Amino acid sequence: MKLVPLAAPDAAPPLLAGTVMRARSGFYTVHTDNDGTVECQLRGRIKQVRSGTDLVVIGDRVHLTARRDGSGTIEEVEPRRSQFSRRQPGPRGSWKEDVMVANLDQVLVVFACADPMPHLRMLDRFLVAAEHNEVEAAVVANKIDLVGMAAARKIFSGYEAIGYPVLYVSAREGIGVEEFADRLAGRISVVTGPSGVGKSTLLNAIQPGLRIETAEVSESLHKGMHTTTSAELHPLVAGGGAVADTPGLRELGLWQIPDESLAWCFPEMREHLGDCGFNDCRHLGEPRCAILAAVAGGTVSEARYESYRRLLLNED
Ligand SMILES: Nc1nc2c(ncn2[C@@H]2O[C@H](COP(=O)(O)OP(=O)(O)O)[C@@H](O)[C@H]2O)c(=O)[nH]1
Ligand SMILES: [Mg+2]
Ligand SMILES: [Zn+2]
Repeated sequence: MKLVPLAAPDAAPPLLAGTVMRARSGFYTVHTDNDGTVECQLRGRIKQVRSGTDLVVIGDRVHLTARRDGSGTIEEVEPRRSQFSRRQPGPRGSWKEDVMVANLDQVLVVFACADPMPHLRMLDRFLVAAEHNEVEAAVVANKIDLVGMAAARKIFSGYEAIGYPVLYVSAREGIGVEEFADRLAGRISVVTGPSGVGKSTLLNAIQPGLRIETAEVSESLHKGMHTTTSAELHPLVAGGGAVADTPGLRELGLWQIPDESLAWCFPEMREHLGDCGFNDCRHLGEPRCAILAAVAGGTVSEARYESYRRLLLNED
């Protein structure tokens, strides 16, 4: 009888599966499914098959070969379930898609009920960026201790009416922190919002020592002010999941959305989109505009419409 070897002596070693947790200039830290950490580079073949700067990003599921010294080579990248990207201006008025995070499950937008005063126009910009990427979004209304629940609801209930989950929390008093932790558990999230709203306090409340420089956003573009150069997924210990941190996410609220898809990024406008008199209607005052009719009828709020208008016209 002839013995068949299980594997030819020169067969490729078995591949390990894992998730990319950190990416910086050609080096990738992969957390393998068997709980190891491997510092990887890319197999040249991948560079040819996948073009652009987003060959492999944090959140990507990859298959790698590992060496004894803890280094490895990424051999394959799985198709992405979702990706969170932005449009970067390219040459001659063109646009280039820049992927920040793969397989992102949700964006949590943190605002304070007071101190600083919530700037809802800015909240709308974050939500539009999430919608454009077709990633689930939720609002976290922090510092309810400063204004009370009734006043907090008054500020944010419009978003609940649209269908966004709103978590009313106080990181300081520990109210709603468990629900916040539950939302993060087992998923890959981006936590974002303006400076001073309590993002760090909230994250530290669910995982002491978690030092994430969250995707903090300033109204102006301070390029080069941020010290982080690598993109990173910070694992959550208690319930699993991870929070994404990439320098590119800092300008989340300022991302450009193509004009023709902007209204679609306002979920309450979607159902009216086929009903305008002109099919290239920009909803700025054209006759028989279904969006303006919805504003007049109260199914789309004036504040949200104003956010749409300003985003379209690049105002403020
Ligand atoms: N009253 C109140 N203050 C808070 C709450 N959460 C955070 N803060 C305070 O708000 C300030 C900014 O918090 P921080 O976590 O650094 O905000 P970040 O810039 O969004 O990371 C700090 O002085 C916190 O102590 C809260 O729920 N209630
Ligand atoms: Mg912070
Ligand atoms: Zn219209």
